[in-house]
Amino acid sequence: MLIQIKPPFPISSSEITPEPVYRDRRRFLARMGLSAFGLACAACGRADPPASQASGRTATAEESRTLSIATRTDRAGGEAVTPMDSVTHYNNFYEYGTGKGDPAANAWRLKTRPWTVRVEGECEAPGTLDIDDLFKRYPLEERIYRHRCVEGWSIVVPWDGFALGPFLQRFKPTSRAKYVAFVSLYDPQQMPQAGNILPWPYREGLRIDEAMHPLSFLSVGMYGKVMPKQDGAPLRLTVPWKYGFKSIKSIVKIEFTERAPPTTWNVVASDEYGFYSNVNPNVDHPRWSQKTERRLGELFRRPTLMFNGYPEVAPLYAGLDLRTYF
Ligand SMILES: Nc1nc2c(c(=O)[nH]1)N[C@H]1C(S)=C(S)[C@@H](COP(=O)(O)O)O[C@H]1N2
Ligand SMILES: [Mo]
Repeated sequence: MLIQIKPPFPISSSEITPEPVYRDRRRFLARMGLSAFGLACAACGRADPPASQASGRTATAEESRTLSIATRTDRAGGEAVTPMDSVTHYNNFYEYGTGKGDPAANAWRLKTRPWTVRVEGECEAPGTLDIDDLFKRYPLEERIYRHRCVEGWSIVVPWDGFALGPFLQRFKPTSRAKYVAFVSLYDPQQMPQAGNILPWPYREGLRIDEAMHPLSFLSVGMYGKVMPKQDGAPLRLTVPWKYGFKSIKSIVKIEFTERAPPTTWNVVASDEYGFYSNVNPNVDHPRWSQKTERRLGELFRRPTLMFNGYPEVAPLYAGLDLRTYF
């Protein structure tokens, strides 16, 4: 009998982004004295995964649950949706390693239940939410968005979740709330490389008016299913007009702040990764061009669109020189 074995990573990294480009961030980190090559299992000293989970392809009932979606909107102009298998096997989630296939191989360690999200800071009604209450409270929407990584690759994904703005309003931000800070889970037991590579926990932030923009989205799933762990289960941010690193994964805390919060890539290299980080083909990264991008699964690069093709956000930046406020 012929047994067909599916390769764990259907698309090799080099097919999608030229080697020198995706290697750049790793090499850069190495220069910074941060080890980019921690060994997943050696670092956390835990037993190997159960065989069923080792490849990251077998999920529990909760993890593979089909979501019931109330409304669906295409916000990617009819562009073809990227196959889910590509999106879940070519990831950036440095808590699980720097290789594009590392998150799919290692994120089975993430425990998504119980899971709470603390919302605090400059607001009248701070609170702690249980992820399952969130699922019950909000009718889920599906939005097809483009996602453009600062490294020059992109995907089109049907994200399932709810608008960020109305969610934040429930906590009654005060007039001092000028920014919103987001924090990822930090747990070296579950995240084998959490001890090195970047300063943890991963942090991101938005100006409050960016967070309230109707395009800003909190995702709990994709392709009609509960969010795969490697894509930031159980709750991640989705900000389609900004480079992918703004879309922080596995959120445990949201804080309203008066001052701009520190954000991970900006802290590590402020001359390369700005706080705003709006997708902008006219402002090159210091080490590579941002004029074009490679859509996963496509052969040729395509032009990168201003604000990733979401020009309705332009008024948020009126008066800002986008070459300096990048
Ligand atoms: N906590 C955390 N969030 C993260 C990252 C990360 O390393 N850690 N990587 C970011 C980057 S660079 C990108 S491009 C997107 C990738 O999302 P995807 O793997 O679901 O495509 O997640 C972002 N969110
Ligand atoms: Mo990214």
